[in-house]
Amino acid sequence: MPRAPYTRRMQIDVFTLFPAMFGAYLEESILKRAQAAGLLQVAIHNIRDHAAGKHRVTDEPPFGGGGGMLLKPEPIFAAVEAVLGSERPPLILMTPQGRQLTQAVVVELAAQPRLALLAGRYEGVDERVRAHLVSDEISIGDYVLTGGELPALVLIDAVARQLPGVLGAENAAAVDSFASGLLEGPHYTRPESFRGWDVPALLRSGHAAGIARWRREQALRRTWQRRPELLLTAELSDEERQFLATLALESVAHGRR
Ligand code: 21W
Repeated sequence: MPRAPYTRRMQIDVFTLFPAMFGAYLEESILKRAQAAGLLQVAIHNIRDHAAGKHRVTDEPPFGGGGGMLLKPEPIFAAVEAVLGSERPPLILMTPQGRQLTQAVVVELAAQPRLALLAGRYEGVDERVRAHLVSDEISIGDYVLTGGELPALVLIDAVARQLPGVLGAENAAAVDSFASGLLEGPHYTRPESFRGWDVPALLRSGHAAGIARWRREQALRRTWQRRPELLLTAELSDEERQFLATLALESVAHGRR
């Protein structure tokens, strides 16, 4: 499929010991379509293909003891140098010690024409990879996974949907809840009545201005209840600040906070 002339292409190289983990996710739905349209190009590279010797060893126990295994530096350097050559796109190590992936980081990364991701395994990578090869380190949150492959897919997914043309106009990234700085309110689809639970009448009224105000109020209400700290940085109109003041008064009236 040819890509539209106003779009750009992003190229992502992934270095991993488990290349088969990536196929199922990258070959379905939106990411599949983005690649077919030439908007996104993802290449998965097996670090093991660049390991030396009959046994192609990629990991070793740590000097000083402590158990577990670390990824050796030579196969990683060899893989990165063979694939990236003289080009030096940002090389991001997926690691629990990295800066946390947020939507702001996603937007920053989506501006690059090319990225390279290194998925760690076992107890991590030899420090010389960090110090002399990698340019950035990213975590996806404070929980412990078995490796950096899912984090790499998370990053690819989040970055890809920021690229022009990847999402349809219907759900463009600009209208995301995180783009507005608020959580989204409730959504409803058919049927109008399900087990006696009805869709709010206003949403079926065709009253566009009323619906828009209701949605914004629901978003504010949900953000106030669940993520009040987001309200400190959200861009709010005077009318929205007024509505928040009424929510605060409701809370006081009900003896909360
Ligand atoms: C988990 C690697 C824990 C290393 C000393 C002795 C990449 C990840 C990962 C993993 C440790 C990300 C230890 C959120 C994640 C990842 C695998 C620490 C334990 N230290 N974002 N034993 N969460 N995880 N080693 O787990 O590679 S991004």
